[in-house]
Amino acid sequence: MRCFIAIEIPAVIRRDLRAFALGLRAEYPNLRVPAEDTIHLTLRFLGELPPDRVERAGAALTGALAGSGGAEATLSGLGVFPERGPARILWTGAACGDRLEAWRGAAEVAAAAAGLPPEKQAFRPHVTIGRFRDGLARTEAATLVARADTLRPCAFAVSAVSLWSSDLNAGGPRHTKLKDIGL
Ligand code: 2AM
Repeated sequence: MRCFIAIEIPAVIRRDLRAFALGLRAEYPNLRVPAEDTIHLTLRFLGELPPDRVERAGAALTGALAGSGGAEATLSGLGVFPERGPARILWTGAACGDRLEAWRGAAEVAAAAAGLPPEKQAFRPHVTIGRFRDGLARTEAATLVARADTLRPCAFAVSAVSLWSSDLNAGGPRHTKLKDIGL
């Protein structure tokens, strides 16, 4: 099972983010916009795992998040990945005081419980809102990111962290929530 740990985003915000990204397609026709129900804030991608290790990850995540408490997250600005070369991912930035880093730490505990090595890449809290098929030239990406003020910032209450599975289909990934851990 292909799994990841993420924070669910309220439907009304997902709709707005998707509408914003779709609005960019007139200028950036190679921008692919994810289905509304797959827009999320990833804490840790776990990848393909057998069911018993998914179970262990879920249990460890529950333990590591105990007593964490919820918080209000904000989404704002635009950015692209990777840092150099053609841009492939378009995202909006996520912030939540120091909570996202704490929850990421809990997700890392879950990954270790599932037998995964520590993540080497720095955590860059973001929500992916588009993917450029064949990439977008750096100069064009800079122009797009400079227009971050055209995306209205938003906030939402985070009251759970969830474990998800992702099935890759020809029509795009389908995400299924396996477990909700209340904060
Ligand atoms: P992102 O768009 O927030 O980076 C589920 O596959 C999610 O896990 C993806 O939407 C992606 O979230 C995240 N992810 C992180 N690393 C990944 C990887 N190597 N392969 C696929 N997904 C990854």
